[in-house]
Amino acid sequence: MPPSFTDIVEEARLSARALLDYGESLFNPAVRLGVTGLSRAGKTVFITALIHALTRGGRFPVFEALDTGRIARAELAPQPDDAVPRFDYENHLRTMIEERRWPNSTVDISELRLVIDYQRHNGADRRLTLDIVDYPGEWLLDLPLLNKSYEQWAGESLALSREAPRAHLATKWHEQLATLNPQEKEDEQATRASAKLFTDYLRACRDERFAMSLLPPGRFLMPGNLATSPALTFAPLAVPADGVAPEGSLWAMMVRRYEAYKDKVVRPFFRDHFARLDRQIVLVDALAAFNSGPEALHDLEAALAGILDCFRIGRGTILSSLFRPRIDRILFAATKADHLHRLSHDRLEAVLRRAVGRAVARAEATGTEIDVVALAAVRATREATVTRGRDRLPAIAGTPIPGETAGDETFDGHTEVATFPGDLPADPESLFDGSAAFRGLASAPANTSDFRFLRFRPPSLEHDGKGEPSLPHIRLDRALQFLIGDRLQ
Ligand SMILES: Nc1nc2c(ncn2[C@@H]2O[C@H](COP(=O)(O)OP(=O)(O)O)[C@@H](O)[C@H]2O)c(=O)[nH]1
Ligand SMILES: [Mg+2]
Repeated sequence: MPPSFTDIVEEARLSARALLDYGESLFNPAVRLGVTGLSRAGKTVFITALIHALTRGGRFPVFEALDTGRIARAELAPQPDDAVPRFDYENHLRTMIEERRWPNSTVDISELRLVIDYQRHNGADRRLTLDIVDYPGEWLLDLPLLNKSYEQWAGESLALSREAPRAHLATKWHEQLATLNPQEKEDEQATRASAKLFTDYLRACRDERFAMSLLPPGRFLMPGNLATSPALTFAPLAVPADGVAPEGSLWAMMVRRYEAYKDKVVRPFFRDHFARLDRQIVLVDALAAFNSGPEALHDLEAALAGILDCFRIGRGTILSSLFRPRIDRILFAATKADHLHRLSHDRLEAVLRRAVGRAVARAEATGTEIDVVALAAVRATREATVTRGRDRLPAIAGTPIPGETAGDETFDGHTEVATFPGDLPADPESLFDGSAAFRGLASAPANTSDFRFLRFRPPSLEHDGKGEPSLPHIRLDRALQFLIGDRLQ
């Protein structure tokens, strides 16, 4: 398909922006790091820990520039983009360190600038500006919509909603859908009702017991500042993929709003934020998928493939040399690895590697470097051993969040417990093909499911006299080395 007029205008605008950014970076070396992941994946905690690591230091043996003392100073600088909220670092940090609570969840994009003064290997003093952009992964899953007509999107969404285990979550929406005739006159009330039931269905899929990840349009769940606007008030109808909507019909109204969603929501995000990133980390809560079951794991795999496809959008089109995303390194990180014993960290990494495997092969052909890590940005547990009869099992110990339960016990938020969270299999394939007995909460009650991860409070920290204590982590240094290590040579 030849590029449409809007595409050309859009690309011209993007190119101008890219040139401007590029010119600036010649004088002031800068990296724009995107941090994304679905809601609750651990973005806020990760960014807080990253900034704390750079500004305060700590034990980061694999992050060479910090470990060898070549980073002289890292400081927060005023946030450069006036229209984007500032990442609330100080508050998030205080909540974790002083209150031992996790930061409140965030639903919008935010940004923070860090200026790093360092010494090059050859001794010269240099400065690197690091812009960190925190944005919901749900928004990223919208990018493929740019290449889809309403009819295609509606068809795919309906087909997905008829598969197990989603189908029964969609019952109410399907009932309402059956009463709609796409050819009839447009109807605001019916559209709003339909959009609401469709959104309820998407939300139900996000419920912890299903943890499903593949749910565009992303703003239906993460509206940012757009809740209830007409561009977010539409839903799939049962219409033929190659059909044309009659003028004035309900169908035509849905098409119009779907297109508005693309123009007013998806494209600006792509242009103003996504297309300007240099590096990207995608945080993945793989443990939530284990908690839930094999369907959630497959869903996660599909969502990750979708995300990787986004990084290739624009590549290979005629006009795309300046328009394409310029991201040259992507790190996929399984977060919250502190819920597993050290012996399982490599296995968690292997599972993630398997989940992104096919998509990675395609992306790497375009020259993007991709890596995978299992990490805990803030480590809430320590290792322990529990004895069961004659067996000594590798366990983890921590303080469960008040209200967490195990068996009949409800925790008060003060008692520390040791738990055996379950072992990941040595061969990740067995999780995907279902050969490993693997029951998640979606199909089994909590006490018989194979994995059960308690949520712990942030760690209690020892003050070592140097002011603020450093935050313990797992492999955060490896992530930093991959993401910015080469820019601090
Ligand atoms: N134990 C542990 N829990 C974490 C870690 N990172 C995130 N979490 C948990 O995951 C929740 C969501 O994290 P958050 O950073 O707010 O996710 P976001 O929605 O992606 O920004 C937190 O409230 C914590 O309960 C970690 O490194 N270790
Ligand atoms: Mg957040």
